[in-house]
Amino acid sequence: MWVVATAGHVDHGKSTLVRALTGMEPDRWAEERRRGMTIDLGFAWTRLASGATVAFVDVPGHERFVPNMLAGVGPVPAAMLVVAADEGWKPQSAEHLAALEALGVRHLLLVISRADLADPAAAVVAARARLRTPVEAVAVSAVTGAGLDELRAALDRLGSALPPPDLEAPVRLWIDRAFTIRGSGTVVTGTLGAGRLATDAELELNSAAVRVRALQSLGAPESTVDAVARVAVNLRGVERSSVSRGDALVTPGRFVFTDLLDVRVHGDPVADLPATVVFHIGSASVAARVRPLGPDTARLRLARPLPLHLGDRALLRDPGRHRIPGGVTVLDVSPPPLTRRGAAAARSLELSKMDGEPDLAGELHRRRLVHADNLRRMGIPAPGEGWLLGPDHAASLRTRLASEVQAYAAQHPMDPDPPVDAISRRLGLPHRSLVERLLTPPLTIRNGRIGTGTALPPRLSRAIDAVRADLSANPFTAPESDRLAALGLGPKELAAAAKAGLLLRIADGIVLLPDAPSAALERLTRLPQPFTLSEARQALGTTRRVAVPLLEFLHRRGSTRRTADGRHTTDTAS
Ligand SMILES: Nc1nc2c(ncn2[C@@H]2O[C@H](COP(=O)(O)OP(=O)(O)OP(=O)(O)O)[C@@H](O)[C@H]2O)c(=O)[nH]1
Ligand SMILES: [Mg+2]
Repeated sequence: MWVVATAGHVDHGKSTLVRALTGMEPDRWAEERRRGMTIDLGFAWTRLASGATVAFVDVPGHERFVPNMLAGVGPVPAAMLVVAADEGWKPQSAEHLAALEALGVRHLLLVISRADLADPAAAVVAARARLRTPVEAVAVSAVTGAGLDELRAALDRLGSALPPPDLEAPVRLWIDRAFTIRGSGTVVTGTLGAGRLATDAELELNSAAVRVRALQSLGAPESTVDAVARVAVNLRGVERSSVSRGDALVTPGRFVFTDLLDVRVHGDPVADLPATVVFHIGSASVAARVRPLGPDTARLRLARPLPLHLGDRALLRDPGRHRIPGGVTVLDVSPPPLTRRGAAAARSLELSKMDGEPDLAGELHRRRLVHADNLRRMGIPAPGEGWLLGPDHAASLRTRLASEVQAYAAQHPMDPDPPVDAISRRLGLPHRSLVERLLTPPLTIRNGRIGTGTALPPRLSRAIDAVRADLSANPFTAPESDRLAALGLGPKELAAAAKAGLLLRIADGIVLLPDAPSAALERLTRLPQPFTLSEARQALGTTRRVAVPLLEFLHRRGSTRRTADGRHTTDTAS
């Protein structure tokens, strides 16, 4: 389906044209028909010769209803600009064209209506003089039917030139109508520009989770609707009063709801913008305060947050002067605060280089550290999951990490390996997994701590070496407490030696070489099974002081087993 909006001055024949093309009545309200004037949006559709369906969003031309007109064209990719042959170019011809240009609607058809009342040539010339790009023109009369076939053919050409919609894109359905159907509840309608809707899908509406109960497109029930389409969505559990035009039904977690954004303004110089404008996107219109940043860039503060993406096109309107001073391209939906001195100037320079196209490298550089989910919410395709680091920031964090690890080791000489969490906190990181990514050799993580590779203090290391030398000669003769005391090895020092993997503590004050248990097991296996404590003591050439805790150690490890009569065996199978 293609969706095409009308545009043009009041009474130039837009609704009559839609009626002639579709046989449907776009002016839905009695008041509209009584006054012969469109007030709000109208919807109608027809099938073209190619077999394609075109749906029209018919807009009002009267200057009072420009906000309604904008809500209609906002989400639509193509438009038919209608100029009456007998009236020619008029103020709202200009204002509507300015709106289409500001929103970046490039697929246009010029329709000279009421061609039975005047020669259309002058109107064509007048309109073409205002159009920035070459546009196909068709002259029609809804009264005689002249030109309608040509117009249908032109609509087919217009539609087939439209870019294919991105069906994988998240849904953002700007709501243009909301009403209640008895027995079904709340229904909202809109133009689906990208993505696909399905019954039972979970969506988000004004920060609340909602579910699609049923879908319709062009009056027929559907289980899925692909963009581009006019669609009516029956929502489960939504009060009619809680939804209105300008709200958006969105894919959860895929948009930033923001009231602060940086934009490029296409049109008037930013310095000439009024301090307050109305910001229009999709069917939404929101008051916005303008803070100029550069000649064509500004920060906007919206009166309420909207679901926006980088690269969105929107429009600024000056309601006081009935002017559209410009279109905008959204450059940043999550811009940095401008509190530091000189921040605004720096930001202006940054914005001057941005164009609203996703630029992952640029974003990582500017944001330094950002979650992939947040980038996707901003409309920036991000590779992978989790936290992403800008290369410059990663380099400076690596340097800081190294010095924090050193500082910790200096503060805790007996226990020099900092816990990962401590370093994560000191670096202000949002998640400890980042520490791992920032580690460079020889640093590694073991048991939740960062192995520093830092040598033990020399005095301690000499004392440990002496004990190790004793143990190499007599592996099961653990040093006596007076020997340890003489070497300055108290509980803390022995713990440090154990952590460094130099000694093994099998009990308080009893240390052996780390390979002592396996050496002991080898000797014990050769004993007749089961064996007594005394037999073990003799096989190991040691005393009860070592043999008891060593057997307990082996038992705890599951290397030996106790028999019913209190003896030991290395045969653990039974
Ligand atoms: N003679 C003649 N009259 C036409 C033609 N098209 C529209 N009209 C008349 O022009 C008047 C305005 O037509 P509409 O279709 O309501 O115009 P509109 O552009 O929809 O007006 P708004 O919605 O109020 O902006 C009506 O009286 C129509 O009958 C045409 O091709 N020939
Ligand atoms: Mg009308």
